Amino acid sequence: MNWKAHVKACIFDLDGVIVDTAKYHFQAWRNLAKGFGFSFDETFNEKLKGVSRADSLTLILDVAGIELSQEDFNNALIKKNYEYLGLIQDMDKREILPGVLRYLTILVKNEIPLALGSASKNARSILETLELLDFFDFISDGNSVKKGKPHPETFLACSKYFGLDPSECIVFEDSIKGIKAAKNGGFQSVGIGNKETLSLAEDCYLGFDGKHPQQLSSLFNQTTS
Ligand code: B16
Ligand code: MG
Repeated sequence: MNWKAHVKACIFDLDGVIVDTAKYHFQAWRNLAKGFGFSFDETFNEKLKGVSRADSLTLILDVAGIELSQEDFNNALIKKNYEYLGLIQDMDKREILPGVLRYLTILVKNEIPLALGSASKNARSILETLELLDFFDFISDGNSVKKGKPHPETFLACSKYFGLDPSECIVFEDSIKGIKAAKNGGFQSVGIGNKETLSLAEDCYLGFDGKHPQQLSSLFNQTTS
């Protein structure tokens, strides 16, 4: 099957798909929560993946049973982002996840339009740091989107930009909320990570190493047969 006949556009999440910044978000949130006398583990962290900065803090405070004034809430967001930016300040393109650069290069060579669909307000500067900005035709991120994942707005902005139906676009996501956002918007999705965690996705890869976009044909075989 000619994969290019089906794959009209690809939409990539950033944190946990293109680069392993997810671990830095986790570290920064955990340190902030520690300051409130609350600790959380990787299982709880799954709930924060793909969630905006403010919504992540609300989730943490709810579970910790802590109430903050608006001013303290805003200061906590600044503090978390300050620590996060410190953790990623020495990051460079060596931190691009294995196989990603090759995969993006194949897509671009085959003239498949690419978009970034990330909850992060730092997305554009991270792509610049990784020297990946030129791969993307459109960026939908935490600065442009009002309704975060699992609402599909992040991805719908991308399909709208390309003038495509969501069903013609493939979303690559590492978070449960991101996969739900793809589903809610009518997109095909490939989970990046654990199959059990991302069971709602049409397909799941542990990563992009050894993967080729022609394998995306299997998504369309499933839906057309
Ligand atoms: P920032 P993604 C998301 O990025 C992260 O998964 C999530 O942990 C983070 O809270 C969110 O971005 C906001 O990031 O604080 O940089 O604006 O996975 O949607 O690319
Ligand atoms: Mg992510």
